[in-house]
Amino acid sequence: MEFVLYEVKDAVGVITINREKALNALNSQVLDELNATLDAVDLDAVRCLILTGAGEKSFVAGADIGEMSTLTKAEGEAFGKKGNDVFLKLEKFPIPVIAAVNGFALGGGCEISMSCDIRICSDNAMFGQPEVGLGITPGFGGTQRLARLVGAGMAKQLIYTARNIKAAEAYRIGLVNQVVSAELNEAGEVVKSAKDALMDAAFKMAAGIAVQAPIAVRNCKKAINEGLQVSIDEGVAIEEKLFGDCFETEDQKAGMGNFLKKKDDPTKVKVVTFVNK
Ligand code: DAK
Repeated sequence: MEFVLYEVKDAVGVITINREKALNALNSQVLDELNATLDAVDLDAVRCLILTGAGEKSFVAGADIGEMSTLTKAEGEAFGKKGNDVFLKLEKFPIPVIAAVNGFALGGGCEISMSCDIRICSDNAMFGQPEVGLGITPGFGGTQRLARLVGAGMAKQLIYTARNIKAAEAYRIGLVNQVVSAELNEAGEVVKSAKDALMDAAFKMAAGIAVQAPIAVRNCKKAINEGLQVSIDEGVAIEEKLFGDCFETEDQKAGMGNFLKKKDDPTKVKVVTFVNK
């Protein structure tokens, strides 16, 4: 693939949008390659994904304005559908996806990060939905997902004013879970860049997810995502069903068995290796 890299380390898959010259802007080819990469993830081996952008400066600076500028109405709809299909695939992806936001996350960049389960960012990150300044509405789910994440009032303010916000503000309004800075030594020299520190933090979080019972984690994702679309009564019914399903897994028996063994003899078993069954 030309614009998307994929590597697996332990049980964590890292997808890197690799179009640094255009600040990782999303053109049709990037979207197609992302789609194919997601289809190829080995769900037996990988328990968490990290999505990031190549380089230090930009996660994704939006949909490709050059490509969009000449679209007809029909082509615009087709481009929107291509993006939305990938974004929905990410959102509904069976395992958790962490967006490691290294720099600009504007327009489609902010939107793709919001399709992920969790966002962590470097302190040079910048989020925004600048579309109304380009004469369009956010087209990859921004009006829907931003309002769900930060509330309608804050989402409307950001979208109507097209104002970009820095990492600290994104953290304050709940758009990101964590902000990561470069590591400095006592002399104030950078010993670990913000990007490296961000990737370390993303791996640490991903590893913390990857050691948990994988089917239980997947069911939690499903319960939260599906529950948010329905009434509380329906949401609780979804949760009940997914909770019940866990009792058909080996991992439930191993997890609870381990706890009970530890109670009998704390020296006996400390770590469960879940088998994803
Ligand atoms: N598209 C294409 N190229 C981009 C780009 C983008 N979004 N953002 C940056 N680039 C390219 C620049 O053109 C430049 O290329 P060269 O000139 O070197 O060939 C290169 O990346 C470096 O950018 P700059 O020279 O501008 O770098 P600066 O540091 O000066 O500025 C910046 C960085 C991020 C502030 C600036 O590049 C910028 O403002 N970029 C545009 C950000 C933006 O407005 N993003 C939102 C795009 S709109 C829909 C589907 C999707 C969408 C809407 C509807 N439907 C079809 C339903 C989504 C829309 C969007 O995402």
